[in-house]
Amino acid sequence: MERTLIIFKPDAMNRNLVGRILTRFEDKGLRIAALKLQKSPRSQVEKHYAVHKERPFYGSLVEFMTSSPVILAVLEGPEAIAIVRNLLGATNGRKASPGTIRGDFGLDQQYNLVHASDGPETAREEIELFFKPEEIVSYERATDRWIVSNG
Ligand code: 3AN
Repeated sequence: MERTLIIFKPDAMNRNLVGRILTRFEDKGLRIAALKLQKSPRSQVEKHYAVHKERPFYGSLVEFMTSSPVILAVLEGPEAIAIVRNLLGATNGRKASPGTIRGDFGLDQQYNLVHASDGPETAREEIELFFKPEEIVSYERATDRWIVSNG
């Protein structure tokens, strides 16, 4: 079982796409382990995107990500990290395949709707950056045994 951090970015928020995108993750069978709305502090966003600090788009990315409230989620499931990245599609919505979230809903490189962790180590760090341990809930849904078999 893996956990991954999702951020519904300001473009998804302002375009009222959160419900439709969250449904795609639910439809796949992933379970919501945490969910919250917040206006992210600048320092938290800077830390989150520290890996891009030297890139020319860093300043505008931080501006964008602090320009409106965002919704943060932790999703869990077997291979959740790779599954969510595949559901999102390529970073640039113009290049993302039809059928993916970015391929279906986006046309831009920066306004690409959703952030998702790209590996187990970043998932751990990002979940810790945005959520307190007590905000993450372990539970079972009635449907879980029909989504993942014991075999
Ligand atoms: P991904 O979101 O697919 O992991 P990254 O990690 O390469 O993509 O980029 C992080 C974020 O930076 C993207 N989600 C996007 O909002 C923004 N970004 C990436 N490349 C560019 C670019 N060339 N111009 C503007 N923004 C960009």
